[in-house]
Amino acid sequence: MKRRKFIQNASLSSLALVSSSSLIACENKNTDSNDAIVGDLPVPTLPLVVATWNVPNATAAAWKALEEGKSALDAVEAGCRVEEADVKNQSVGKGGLPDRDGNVTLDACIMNKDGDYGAVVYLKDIVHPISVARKVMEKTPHVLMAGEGARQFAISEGHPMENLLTKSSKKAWEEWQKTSEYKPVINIENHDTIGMLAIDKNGDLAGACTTSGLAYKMAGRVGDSPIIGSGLFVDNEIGAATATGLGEEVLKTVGSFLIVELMRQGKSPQAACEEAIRRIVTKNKNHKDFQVGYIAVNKKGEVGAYSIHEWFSFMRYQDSKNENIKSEFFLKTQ
Ligand code: SD4
Repeated sequence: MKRRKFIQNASLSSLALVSSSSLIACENKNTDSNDAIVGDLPVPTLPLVVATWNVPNATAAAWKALEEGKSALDAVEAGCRVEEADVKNQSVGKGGLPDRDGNVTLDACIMNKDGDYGAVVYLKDIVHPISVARKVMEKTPHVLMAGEGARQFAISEGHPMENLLTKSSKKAWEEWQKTSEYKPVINIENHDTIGMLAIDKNGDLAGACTTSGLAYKMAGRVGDSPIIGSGLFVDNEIGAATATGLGEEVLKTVGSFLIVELMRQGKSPQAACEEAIRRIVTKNKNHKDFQVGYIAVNKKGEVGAYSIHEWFSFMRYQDSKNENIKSEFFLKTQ
């Protein structure tokens, strides 16, 4: 049996861990990533789009925007919107798995080349939090809006209200209630929280991150994805990074900011992602029980990716090629 299968079958499917005060179960699914690994990456060319997980339609939409001469900011927004609208993606936007009380609450953030940032947290009833986050950045004097205020702002900007709990997500929630272990489940699957980074034809960077957070989280819980420096960080002089996985661990280590700062000090995107994962695993004896994955790009268009567990992959659209690439991972070295 392949090691990957072994880990999935024997270890992770039923694991639970204690993180802060909650029990968190890791659900896992196969990724259908190809066999390329990060080390195989070619000499970088621009423009470039990368995204967490296997989201070819999202990176294709972002690439199309770049090809049309649009900015990296436009590209990452366009890419994230694809996953937000995809009801099959149960960890982003419409169709996202709800919290324990059956409410789908969304978190998103976006950063541009000037270091501007906009974010929404605990947003209900709005399909495209990434576009609301961009409007927070561009149209308000604020950077982060939450809950009902964010929802009212979205409505005032013309975003229609919709019920985000699809039949299948409702069914999954009802199933969960039967055993009601009352713990959030990490969504580890092909489609997950989407973190996307792009460099446009001018060499400018932008990034975006959008999620429905942990499935069956406590009502009011917010993860890393909408928080600057944790789920996403962009510095147009240096590079950008974004995260997926157990947000509590990313928040505690301010992972994306850390990666960009390590690149500033001369590390490659790959080495920087590895160091950010190392910070998490050294502090957590139970790191085998949860997943965190990072991707990063530097100004040159070099890419890095690293995760704790094997089954993390990312998309890279470069040289007109849209590829899903398997990430290197910490447990391989153990
Ligand atoms: C969160 N980081 O809310 C997100 C969830 C995620 O793979 O990325 N799941 O903690």
